[in-house]
Amino acid sequence: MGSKTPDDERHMYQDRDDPFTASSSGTGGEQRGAHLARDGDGCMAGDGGTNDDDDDDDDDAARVDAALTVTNSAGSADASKKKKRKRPKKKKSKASATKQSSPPRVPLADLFPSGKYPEGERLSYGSAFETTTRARALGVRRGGYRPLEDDAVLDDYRKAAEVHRQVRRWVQQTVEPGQTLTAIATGIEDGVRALLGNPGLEPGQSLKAGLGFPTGLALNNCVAHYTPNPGQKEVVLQQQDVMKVDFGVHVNGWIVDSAFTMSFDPTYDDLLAAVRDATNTGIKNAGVDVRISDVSAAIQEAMESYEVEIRGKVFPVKPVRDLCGHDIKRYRIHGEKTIPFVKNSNQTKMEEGEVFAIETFGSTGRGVTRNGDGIYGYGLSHDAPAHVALPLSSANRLYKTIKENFGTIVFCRRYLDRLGCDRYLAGLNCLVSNGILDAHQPLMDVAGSYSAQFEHTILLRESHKEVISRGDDY
Ligand SMILES: [Co+2]
Repeated sequence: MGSKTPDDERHMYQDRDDPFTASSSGTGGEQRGAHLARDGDGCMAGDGGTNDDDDDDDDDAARVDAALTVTNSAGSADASKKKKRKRPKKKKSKASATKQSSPPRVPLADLFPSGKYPEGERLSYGSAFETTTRARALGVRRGGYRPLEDDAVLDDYRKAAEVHRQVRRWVQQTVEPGQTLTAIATGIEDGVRALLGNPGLEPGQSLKAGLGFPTGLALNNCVAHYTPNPGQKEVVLQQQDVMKVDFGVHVNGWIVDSAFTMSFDPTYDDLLAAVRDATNTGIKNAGVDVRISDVSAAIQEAMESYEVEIRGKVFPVKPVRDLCGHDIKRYRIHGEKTIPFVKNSNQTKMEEGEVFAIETFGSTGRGVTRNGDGIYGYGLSHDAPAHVALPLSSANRLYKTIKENFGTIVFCRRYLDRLGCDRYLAGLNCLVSNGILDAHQPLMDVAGSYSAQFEHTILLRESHKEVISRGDDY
């Protein structure tokens, strides 16, 4: 989930022109411009196995196949299995014989009965950091509990990441033009809940494991923060659309935030390549003791080395300058640190033990957003009280429901509907106007423009970075 540049830093990136005073007629897809999106993401590479007790030959193939096998057609399942088995079995990992279904409905606990899930991509901090590490080993080491070195926490993170990979793989294999955004969003959410083995319908259940925030499906010039709302006119995905798929999975409050972009026309390949490169550049440059300004500069340089030709016209790919990557706290998708995609003077350093969502957005438009119509999601504000006593009794009841089911996790109206809430709009608006809930609106670049997003969650561990959400797709 993208983070808005904080107000007190926004002057650093301001542009004198107002890109939004121009006419709103665009070159394509803009009539559906009320849709925002989040990030999405891809699948796990067959790699990941550091769980080396390989006690069953078939398990390797089964694990690699897990997210691929289509169970609604015996023929294609067999074909897929044969094809996969030809792969050299280099990676060792533990797996069960069970395969993931399509749509994904097999709980991860059945696929990984040991409770151990694939490790994320391991990246070194580089030689400068090794010196620091040695210094620490000599006695500078900080005391205290360090969650990222705790196996139980790592198991939670890795499980959340594996759920993300398996669900996004299904999205990448089955989503196509003609489907509604509601069907795509609920498909993702039903998949996540099924794989977590937690429907999240009883109070408190969703706080144990569930969606990390509202599923984002942002189209074209909608850069981020769009999710379909109940009762709104259905949006149907079109062949020309560029869709950012951004969803989160949490286990015990440890949130994996990862996003990818889908298009069905090769016209946009260079736009997607630019943003994927920018995000991977951010990941490569991130690390303990690294200044945020240095990560931003590297991201900007990567993104701006691309251009994209759309229907005969060439556009530079611009980093979106009022959105940022961000750190993630337990049960809090946006922590205090932000990582812009453009040059800045932020000397703040990344620190050991922190978790970052490294994401970038690139656009063929102005590279600045403004709020679109509607609301994407709601989240408790930082200073929300434990209880409220507002004049509107429905607001007080709703507040209790929100605290019980979401806590500080950002939610959307569809998540309230499935809990059986109804006629909650007045209560929601009351909580927003009293500063108890923050409301997030869709973020739009100019009409007719196209934007893309890629995002991974990384753990800054003691001795290396773990790109927890990395897959073989992105
Ligand atoms: Co994010």
